[in-house]
Amino acid sequence: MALATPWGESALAVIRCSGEGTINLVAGVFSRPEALRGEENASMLHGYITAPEKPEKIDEVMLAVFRPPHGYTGEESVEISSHGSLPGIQKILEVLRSQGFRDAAPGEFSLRGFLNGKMDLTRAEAVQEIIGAKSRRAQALALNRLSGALWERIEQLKQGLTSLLAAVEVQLDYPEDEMEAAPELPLDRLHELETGLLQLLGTYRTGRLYQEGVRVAISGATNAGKSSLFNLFLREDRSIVSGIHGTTRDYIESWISIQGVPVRLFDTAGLRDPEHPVEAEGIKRSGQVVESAALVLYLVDATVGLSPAEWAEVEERWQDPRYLYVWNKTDIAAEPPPSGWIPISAEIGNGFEQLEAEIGRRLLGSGGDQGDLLIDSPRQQQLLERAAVSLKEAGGAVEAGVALDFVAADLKDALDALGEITGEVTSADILNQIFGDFCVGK
Ligand SMILES: Nc1nc2c(ncn2[C@@H]2O[C@H](COP(=O)(O)OP(=O)(O)O)[C@@H](O)[C@H]2O)c(=O)[nH]1
Ligand SMILES: [Mg+2]
Repeated sequence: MALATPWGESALAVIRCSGEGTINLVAGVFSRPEALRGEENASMLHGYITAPEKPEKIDEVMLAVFRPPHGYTGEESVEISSHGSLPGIQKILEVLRSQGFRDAAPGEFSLRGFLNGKMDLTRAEAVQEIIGAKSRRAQALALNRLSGALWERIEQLKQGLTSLLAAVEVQLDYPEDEMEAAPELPLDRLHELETGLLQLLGTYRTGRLYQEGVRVAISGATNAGKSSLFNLFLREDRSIVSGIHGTTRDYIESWISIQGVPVRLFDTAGLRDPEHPVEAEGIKRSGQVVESAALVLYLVDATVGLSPAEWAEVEERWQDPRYLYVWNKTDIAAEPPPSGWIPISAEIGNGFEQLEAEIGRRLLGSGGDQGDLLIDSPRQQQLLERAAVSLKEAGGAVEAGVALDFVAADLKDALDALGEITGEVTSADILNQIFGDFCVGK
């Protein structure tokens, strides 16, 4: 049993109870016990949670009832939707405990779902990835994995490997002198499988980018328009904009989405000779933010331009792919942008879409066209890597004319690695590691 919604005041709260005997135990604290005991799978029941054996009402609720093998866990389960009142939730949990329920461990419902065959590991991991997704694109990619797209792809690869292994094993079963023809090894099929594995592995960097997001910092002199640009990205008047130099003294951050990539955007203190120790500290901290950013938007006020010293700095950094140069205030500037700079007006929004597109190109590279099946879990990446290495070794062994036993062993290892991805081959340690990172109630 666990609260599946956040611990806080809310319109509704959901408490999930699962395991054999659940319906009977909940019936002991429900105003309509007989109705609950007779309730069909996937149906809803209205009533009150009460004190055990007493008519005292604790809260008005709706119960969602699931019977095996249905529902998220595949076990008998009841989801209680109550009002999102903290004292109310606390009291419901208390009476459930008194009925004999214990608090669920993080991810325990998902683990049970996995053990009961409701989902494989790629889908279980996708559940947590959906919850943690920071952009709509990241959430859609995780949903695609939850729908079984990754599982299907892995199964396909496994089938290919299995039939390859069968072809090798058939030849192992017959001593050479009984074979009619020389051993035949479908090298082209092996290479095809290797290509398939490498293609999937190649999506990892982009998949990770969508799931984890990146840090992007806006940097430049005071009054360049950094805070204006920051607000434009947020579509909200978040950072103070003013004509007074040195207005932003601390850095300000917010999560946004650029071309589907979750971006932690930082507005920083403008660069100049500080007039105050607090400003100096702000500039120092902003410097650290810029250092740790994956991408820096270097903003210049086009009506002012750059000093020769600043030009020298820009030129020195020109090849650095971490920097993007942005020419701001083009609505009032007479000077056209220097070549390679992106012209915008943070005040009226001119050039903003081009800037977003360029940021997307920088962050995603060619990864933006990899379709909708991406992997983002380091665990999956490592196992795919292991499978790819084994397959490569199998290919090398075939080419070198090494005994077929070795080829078979390599193919088996690749198959095991793929089996670990879906959870067909797995250990308690691995399961604890995966599900232990889940939220309580999931
Ligand atoms: N005309 C015009 N003014 C701008 C533009 N961007 C910023 N400003 C003005 O420039 C001043 C400094 O802007 P701010 O965003 O606070 O710059 P910061 O110091 O770099 O954060 C403010 O008065 C803004 O209204 C722009 O694109 N066009
Ligand atoms: Mg500012």
